[in-house]
Amino acid sequence: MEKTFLMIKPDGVQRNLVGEIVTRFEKKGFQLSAAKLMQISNELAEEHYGEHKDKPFFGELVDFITSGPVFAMVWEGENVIATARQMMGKTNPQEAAPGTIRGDFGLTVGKNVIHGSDSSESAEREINLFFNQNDLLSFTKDDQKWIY
Ligand code: RTP
Ligand code: MG
Repeated sequence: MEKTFLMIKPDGVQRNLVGEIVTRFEKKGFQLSAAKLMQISNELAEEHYGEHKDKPFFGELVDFITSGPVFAMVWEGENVIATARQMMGKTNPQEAAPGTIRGDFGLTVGKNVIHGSDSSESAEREINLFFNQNDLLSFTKDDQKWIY
């Protein structure tokens, strides 16, 4: 099954949006494979955002993503990479549609609440940057069994 790397950025953690955001992906039908609250080092931030190293905002981006804890996650499900990007909304929250995470909770491009892998290559690279293979769990859910 397809997997993607999603990360609630420091602004999302500070604003108590972890539960709300996890709920959106759960309700959609995707399944969590791994998650951790963590502080990103400068080295990891520069590696993760390596594609932007020549952009004028790179320094700001690295400073921001290392400024406080993030909530790193791996989610799995059919077409999860593209669907999660749709659920996040456009990079600039001012252009993100209402109903999307950035459209509902963000105001500026620098603090846009969530990161999501943009392709299968990025997803594989980012999952391996943040998690070990044995952190990833695949399991069947059976609600009834946990009620009765
Ligand atoms: P992300 O990688 O964080 O999921 O965001 P994205 O794919 O939607 O956007 P991307 O082009 O990869 O940009 C990475 C992050 O850099 C910040 N940014 N700032 N000041 C600016 O013009 C500017 N442009 C991009 C954003 O926080 C964006 O999420
Ligand atoms: Mg990106």
